[in-house]
Amino acid sequence: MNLMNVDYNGLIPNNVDLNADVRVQKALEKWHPGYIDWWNDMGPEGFQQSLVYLRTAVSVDPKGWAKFDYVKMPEYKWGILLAPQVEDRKISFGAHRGEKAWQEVPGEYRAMLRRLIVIQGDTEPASVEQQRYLGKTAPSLYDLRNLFQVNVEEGRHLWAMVYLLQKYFGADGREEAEALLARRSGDPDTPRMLGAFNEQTPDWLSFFMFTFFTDRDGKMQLEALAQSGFDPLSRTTRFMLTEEAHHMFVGETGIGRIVERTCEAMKANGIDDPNDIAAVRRLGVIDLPTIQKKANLLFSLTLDLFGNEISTNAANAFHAGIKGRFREDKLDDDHRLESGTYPVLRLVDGKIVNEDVPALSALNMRLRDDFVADCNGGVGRWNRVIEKFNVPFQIGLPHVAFHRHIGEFSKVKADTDGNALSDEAWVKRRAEFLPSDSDRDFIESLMKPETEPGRFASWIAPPKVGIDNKQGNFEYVKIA
Ligand code: BYC
Repeated sequence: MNLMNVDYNGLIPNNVDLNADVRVQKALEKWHPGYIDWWNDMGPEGFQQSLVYLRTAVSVDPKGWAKFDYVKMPEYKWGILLAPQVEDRKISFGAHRGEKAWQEVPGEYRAMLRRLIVIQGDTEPASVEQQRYLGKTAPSLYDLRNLFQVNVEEGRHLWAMVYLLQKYFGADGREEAEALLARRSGDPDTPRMLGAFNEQTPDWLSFFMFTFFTDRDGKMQLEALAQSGFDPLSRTTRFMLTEEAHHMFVGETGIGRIVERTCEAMKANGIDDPNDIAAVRRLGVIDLPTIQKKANLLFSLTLDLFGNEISTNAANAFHAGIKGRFREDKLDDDHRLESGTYPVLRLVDGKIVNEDVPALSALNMRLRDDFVADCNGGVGRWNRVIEKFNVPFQIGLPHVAFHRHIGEFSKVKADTDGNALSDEAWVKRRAEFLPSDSDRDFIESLMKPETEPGRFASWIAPPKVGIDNKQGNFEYVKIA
């Protein structure tokens, strides 16, 4: 079989020659009905019969891997796609650097690998669950379609991890695959594994911030796993990254379009002060300070997903050759990190200080730093939109100590500049930094669906170009 092209004949499209692997094929076919039940119960509510103009991966060739067509979401071709195998690939970091990449799970690292794959897998259905009601308030058919594209691809990413579990982890892999369908975002008894994936995504401002920040954690973590010495994990995550880029595009351009619409409305109505929130809100657009507060919330929740700044789990995974650094293959050092240090922000006697710690234990911090740098690129592009309208406001990222629940700063309350606050001061000033009930009520009041092709809600500008180069009034979703 040509590994670049996908076999569409069976129940499960794939480029892993599933037909020749009866045990795994049977296991996946057994898992499939439970997945469809989960999708119908927990996927986008109210649109399962609608025809959605979606892209589906039909190849893993970077030049032309997707085709666009109308499809009902439960009939989407969720397939198993791995990037082509690199011949004679070597492990590029850790104690096994230079050895041949593993095609089977190395026994001594089995538990570690399984845990990382399960955590990665758990985030994918979690995000679909978090976003399941958003279709009812979409600001346009274009945005509705983008939401569903993100959702079906998160579904496919769950398949990707389940394939690895079923193929390489035997009976316990099967159990984990079942458990991935059983946990529920936000459920107090069976929550999803990581904090941010149990939060709500109640409105479209949150959705765009989630895809900008939290999907970007997905990108960073997938980039680190793409370096893995366990070759099937590397190949799987490499292809997932191809799809992930669109998710962050949705977030970045979504916020960019909201900012544009706000500035445009302010200028058209002679409002120069971005902090005159009441006047701006009367125009039916979202004021920039509220956008900043949502960014503060989603950025801080997402930072928690990088784990503790100093982590033996991360050190062990790197040493083992299982999880590398962002762009490990482009870094110029010994790739073993047994000596050397990395600067980590720590809390010492109530003060935030920079301390050099052994590089191997600071890998979560390092990935988080790479993440922050990546975020800053997008934030800069939002600010250029604001500058274009001469509005005196800049969106910024809060200090990493702000509003944290994991790691060094989980024990302190800090403002967005990183100054420690007493509990009392925090309670008093919380609404300066994070969306208040009245901010949420205001945003909710704007969340009215716009289902006319080519039309957009009052608070968001149209995109510069359509998906698949479609014209402005293209009917991206035929609502049934
Ligand atoms: N919430 O040594 P530490 C995505 C636990 S997003 C709850 O610092 P480590 C996507 C930790 O599990 C990317 N618990 O942790 C985005 C450990 O517990 P145990 C998802 C947390 O392992 C949008 C203990 O604290 N992929 O793809 O170095 C839409 C000690 O922690 C949290 C991955 O995350 C938390 N936030 O780092 C759709 C990659 N943080 O085991 C999809 C796989 C830490 O001692 N995961 N803990 O009981 C990993 O690489 C690591 O597990 C983590 C944590 C980076 C998450």
